[in-house]
Amino acid sequence: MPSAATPAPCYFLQFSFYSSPLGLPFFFTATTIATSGRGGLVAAFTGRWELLDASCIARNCGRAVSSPPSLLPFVSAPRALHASTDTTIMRFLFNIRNLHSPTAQCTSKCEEDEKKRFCWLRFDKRFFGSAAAVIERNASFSTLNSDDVSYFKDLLGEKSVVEDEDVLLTANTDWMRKYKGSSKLLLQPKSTHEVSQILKYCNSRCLPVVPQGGNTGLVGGSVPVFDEVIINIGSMNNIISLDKVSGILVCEAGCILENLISFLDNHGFVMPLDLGAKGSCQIGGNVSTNAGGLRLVRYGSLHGSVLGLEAVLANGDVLDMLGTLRKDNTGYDLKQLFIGSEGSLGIVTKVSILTPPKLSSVNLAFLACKDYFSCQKLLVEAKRRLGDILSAFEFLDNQSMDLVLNHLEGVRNPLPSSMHNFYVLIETTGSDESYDKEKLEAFLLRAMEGGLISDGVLSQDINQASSFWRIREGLPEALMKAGPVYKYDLSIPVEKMYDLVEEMRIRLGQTAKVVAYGHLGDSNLHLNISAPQYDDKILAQIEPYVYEWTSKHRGSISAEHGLGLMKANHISYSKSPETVRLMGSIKKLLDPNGILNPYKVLPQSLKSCH
Ligand code: FAD
Ligand code: 2HG
Ligand code: ZN
Repeated sequence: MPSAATPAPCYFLQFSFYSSPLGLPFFFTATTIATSGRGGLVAAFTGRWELLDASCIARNCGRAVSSPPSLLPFVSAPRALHASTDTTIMRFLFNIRNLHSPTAQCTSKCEEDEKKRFCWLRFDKRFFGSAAAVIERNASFSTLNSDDVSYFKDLLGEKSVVEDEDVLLTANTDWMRKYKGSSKLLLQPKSTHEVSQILKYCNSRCLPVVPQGGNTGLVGGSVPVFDEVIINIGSMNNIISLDKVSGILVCEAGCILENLISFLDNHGFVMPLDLGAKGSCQIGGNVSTNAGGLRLVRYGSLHGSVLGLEAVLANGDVLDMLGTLRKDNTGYDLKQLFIGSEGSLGIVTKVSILTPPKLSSVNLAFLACKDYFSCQKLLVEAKRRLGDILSAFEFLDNQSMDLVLNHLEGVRNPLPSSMHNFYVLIETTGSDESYDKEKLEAFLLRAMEGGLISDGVLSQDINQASSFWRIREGLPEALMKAGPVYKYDLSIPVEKMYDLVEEMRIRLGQTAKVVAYGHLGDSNLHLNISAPQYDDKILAQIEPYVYEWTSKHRGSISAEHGLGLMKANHISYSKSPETVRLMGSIKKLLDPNGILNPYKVLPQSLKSCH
């Protein structure tokens, strides 16, 4: 039996991690080691954790990027780990005083010097603030090697194969800075052929990949979980054609939404999709998330306006479904599978989309309502009385307004006389300036007389209109500036929607701020819980309650953002077991090795690779 006095082979310690009931993200115990079958009970031993960054892990060099200042008792290690959720490997420098009956020999990952032992611990499990679950790296995936990198350089050219640490850090981190992967490689293909060759190669090597667009997704879908290769098609950003008779636009999937909006505007058309992230998100990302946005109430979902797609499957096959027809009933409409599949079935490389003509008269009203019931009634009235010209119906509560005023520069409340409980934006878009304005004014007057609106203002020009929109569109940014946030994007019947918000306020008390806004016109609530820190106790107050509540009211736990990593394991709250099983079969058929955006969308139990 070895002891500290008897230098022994170094030991491979196998740890298991738990979600901690004590509020720590992980904890592990000596017993864990005992039950791991790798060693006996570890008695007193002290050591120091060193957190290693991704690049030094790659070089196996052992440079510590941060290390807790003192020797930590074993049980303190989880705290160090907590601080490094983006670090997948740590090194534990330890002095063994009493390690009983170790049975496992060291692996090549262990090193020794005279007095200390280093044991490389590879954390193939990750904890995520909003998932409360530990995710295991799929062990059958390969790890990137220098031959792979050389292959990609030959294929794409040096410039499109990015290993730069700063660029990788950005690509590994999501918009909220909540999800972080540790990919070592970002590929930037310039053509469908290159995408096809990349996927063919990755599939043959069982190398996992993450398709990435503008990286504005809000569910952790656009960044790697571990070391997946990132494929960003932002360089594929050509507009291919615009049919000025039908309004059908064909473009590459890397086009930034705002660029398409401007292009169409110059040609007398409008994009049937608009959202706050338009300056960064790509049409391929929009299609892959089936993004909803601010005008869905008018133009419907992308399932209706996308007429065709080109997509590359995991094995490199290119599916040409790039039709430009309004009507085409020849067999199954396969493109629909890719709309909203979040990069789990293929990489979208081209899109054809029906764009409506631009109409000259746009009006925007910023209104205040005393209670949620009035907002609801106002919506019913707006749909009935504004009908064809209604193009947006958005709401925010006063906590949302506070947040925007406190965190965004230059924003002011257009209705400052007193704080109101709710605010509503109603936009109309039509072709007859005076008729549309009259119609809207008559509607507003009636609503005011009926007590549905307590105050309101109509935008006088385009600048004022954009300052109104800034309040609503700036909310995700304001929340991010406020600190950690738990985001829920729910479809709930309008009449029930705000009950959940009030219940959450009661549940959470002073612990966190509950902020609610969303696309009321589409029954889509954005429930945001802004907390002082990510905390298991807060999370336990929110989940699974929010999901159960939504499911009980026959809503959806993802109205428009998708499931990504955050909700992959919660799909069953909104879909039946048979449906989830069929989704699993479709995934297996199109991506048998499971290399496309692993750990996302579908539950972990359905993972694959041989
Ligand atoms: P990414 O974030 O890069 O990726 C999103 C998902 O799509 C990932 O799973 C990724 O793997 C996959 N993907 C990306 N490109 C491709 C491709 N070419 N082929 C296959 N898969 C791909 N969403 C709404 O629905 N409505 C809103 O109103 C809205 N407003 C937002 C406002 C702000 C300020 C922010 C930050 C986000 C908002 N979002 C909204 C969320 C987000 O912008 C959308 O989901 C958007 O469609 C994502 O596009 P992206 O190009 O950034 O995709
Ligand atoms: C929006 O509508 C986006 O602004 C983001 O979908 C929602 O911040 C959110 O929760
Ligand atoms: Zn939204």
